[in-house]
Amino acid sequence: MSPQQHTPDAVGYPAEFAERYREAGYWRGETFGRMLRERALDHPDRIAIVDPAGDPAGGIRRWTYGELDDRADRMAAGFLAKGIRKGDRVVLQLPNVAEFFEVVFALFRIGALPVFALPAHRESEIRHFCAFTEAVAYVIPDTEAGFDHRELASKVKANVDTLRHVFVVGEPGEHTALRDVPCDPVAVPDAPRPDELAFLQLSGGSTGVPKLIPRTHDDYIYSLWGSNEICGVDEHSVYLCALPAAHNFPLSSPGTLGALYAGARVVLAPRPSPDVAFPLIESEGVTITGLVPPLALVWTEAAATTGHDLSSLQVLLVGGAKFSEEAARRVAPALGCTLQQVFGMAEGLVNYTRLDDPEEVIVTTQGRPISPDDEVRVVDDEDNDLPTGATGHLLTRGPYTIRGYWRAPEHNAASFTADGFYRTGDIVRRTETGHLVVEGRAKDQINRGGEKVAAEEIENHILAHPAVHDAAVVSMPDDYLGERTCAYVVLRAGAGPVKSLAIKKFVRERGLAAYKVPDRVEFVEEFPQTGIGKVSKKDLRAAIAARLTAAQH
Ligand code: OOB
Repeated sequence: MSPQQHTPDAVGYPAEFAERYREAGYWRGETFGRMLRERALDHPDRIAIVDPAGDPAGGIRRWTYGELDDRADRMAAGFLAKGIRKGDRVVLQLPNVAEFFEVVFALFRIGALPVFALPAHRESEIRHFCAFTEAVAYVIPDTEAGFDHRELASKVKANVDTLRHVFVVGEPGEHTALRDVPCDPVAVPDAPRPDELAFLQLSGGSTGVPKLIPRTHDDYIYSLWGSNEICGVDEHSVYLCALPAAHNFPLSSPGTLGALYAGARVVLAPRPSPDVAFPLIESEGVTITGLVPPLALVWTEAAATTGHDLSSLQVLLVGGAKFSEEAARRVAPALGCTLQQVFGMAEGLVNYTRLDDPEEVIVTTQGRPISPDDEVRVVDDEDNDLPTGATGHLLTRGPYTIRGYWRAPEHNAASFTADGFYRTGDIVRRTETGHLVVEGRAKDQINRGGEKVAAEEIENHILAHPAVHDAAVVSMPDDYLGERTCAYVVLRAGAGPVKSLAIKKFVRERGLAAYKVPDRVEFVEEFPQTGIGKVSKKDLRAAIAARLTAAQH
């Protein structure tokens, strides 16, 4: 097998590491395209995808492995006929519908790279993804949650030269209907190798614009089967995809792709609320699902009064943001299943509590890494290793953690050590058993119940307001989401009075995902400063937290 290649776009794994990961059996030399073919040959009639949102006639759609494989082949041929080639980028923004998998596996098969946008993203984010990746195509629903994606697509297409195709699930308007793309299967020229890129995932980010995460077939597939072993996913499992399918957590931990790898069944929930998810758990016999902490709280409460039979549910994964110990304790009794905490990141490293860990470990830690070859360091501000039990920065390197962001050499110099450890930006403590406890965050990001908001990105948008002199976005504590965003604003001298609502509206109208609009805006004369004259976000966080506490009393 050829050594992992560095390309101008992506930093590969050094040859000696790639060799080690293959010899250890982590990298099995599989690709997503072949993986689906093998499952379809082994068990063509087994159900792969259940989509209750249904076909236009309103019925539940159930695709077998044979049908998914065939559809992926036909869609791949259609994409090739449209001129989409290996290595091309395709921005994908689909909700939890069966077509998500038809498109993704078609792209995997021809080696074109899906770029996984979230349904909540709007013009600002989509335009950046399309322009930065020089995407040739953009795949959307017609409308979703009252929003017309076709109009957004028209605006983006007018601004991004490389974007030749917009494929629409549903009514296409001026674009192309996805249902018209498939054609008779063809032999795929130059199918991707296992060590080549499979897709670009989004980073939660802490910089002005989100960075892109290049993942290979080899490394991602290892994270899938490694997760399956730890979470007990096998061919009898039924995985409910309740979170947005494109996010790394429901995609791979063990997620929809883990379930498909195992030959299990994937059930797509159009929304994660109990009124939608509980009936699906009952009717489809769901055995495992994953939620962010705020939703886990909602489910725990709703379970007390639900008339639905949730007894098939064996495992609830909770991650994406810190799950409080008190909330964690309530999960197993309320839902009658095992809680598994998961602390992962789209860049790679994923930690799970184990199904047979003692309850204290399950409720007080965020788990330990998937792989014996996940190297985890906890260091001080000068990168010196700290003893077990001490709190510090988490650095990691391993068989499914990237060595660099896509086309981002300057960021890479800051985000990775010289010897390839990823600086996660998380502050953790490691216990005697090797489990990690997330204690905080060094990166300039707000974790809004699992949805990540990069402070700098929002600050840049606020700074575009003509009355604004300076802006600093920080987290504020919130009982439900864990954190919300608070924007501190200094107005220009002589600027008339500005209402906080006007700032929020201004940000929203710049075309940002709704979850990034500041929850609160505070106007101040000047920002507190650190010893060397930088804005002290620590002081701003403390100030808003104190105000919130005072307001409660
Ligand atoms: C997952 O992935 P991302 O890329 O959206 O966000 C990663 C970041 C981590 O660096 C950490 O700051 C935070 O999200 N995080 C947690 C956490 N899980 C993620 N912080 C505290 N406790 C947890 N359990 O969020 C993600 C990817 C795969 C699986 C699960 C989550």
